[in-house]
Amino acid sequence: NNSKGDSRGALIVLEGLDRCGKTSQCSRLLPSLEGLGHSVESWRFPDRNTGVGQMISAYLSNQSQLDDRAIHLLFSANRWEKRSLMEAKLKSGTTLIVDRYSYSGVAFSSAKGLDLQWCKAPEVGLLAPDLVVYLDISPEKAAERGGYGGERYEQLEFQRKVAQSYHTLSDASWKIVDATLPIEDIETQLKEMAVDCINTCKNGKSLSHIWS
Ligand code: 2DT
Repeated sequence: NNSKGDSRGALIVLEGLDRCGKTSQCSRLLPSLEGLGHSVESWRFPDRNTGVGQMISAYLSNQSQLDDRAIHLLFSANRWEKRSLMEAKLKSGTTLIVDRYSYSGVAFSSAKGLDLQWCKAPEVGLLAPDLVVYLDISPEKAAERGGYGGERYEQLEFQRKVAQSYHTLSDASWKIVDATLPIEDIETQLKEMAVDCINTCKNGKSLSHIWS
């Protein structure tokens, strides 16, 4: 119904453990969707450019210490401060490819032992993704890839807990992609999923809210 230029963009989220290849895939997906004529932007959370983002960045690089709940709420605030821009972009027809979102927020904090429902609560009311792709890799395989940059969460033992939290959090709507496949194969799968999703949104699927 929305074929006259007033159709919205899609909110596409990539999730997964550190070193699963999310960031490389986001940067490949952007030009390939643009090549098909779509208006696309690539976003990531945490967005380290805002004031809140700088506090998060200092925490992740161990330059500051914060209470587990306080940092959880900062990650959430970092999404809230981008929410209205996100909505405006989507409504103007731009598709957003987002590297991490609320699921990272809940998976990482609940891996520290915080209650899952408590972790979800501040996310309620943010925009719900139209597609969540989980790049699936075992914590051991991810660690073998090397290149953990020494940030706070980049340790095998913790990543194992994060993997469990993601598992608890996932639902049937998530698309699980084997992150150990050749990079081009993953790219092909992602592109197909993204195009399908963009078309569904174009055809009138409405925006909704996460966990509400
Ligand atoms: P990057 O390495 O992708 O920049 O992520 N994290 C992320 C959380 O703990 N909560 C969140 O809400 C988000 C978005 C995951 C930095 C680290 O921050 C973690 C890895």
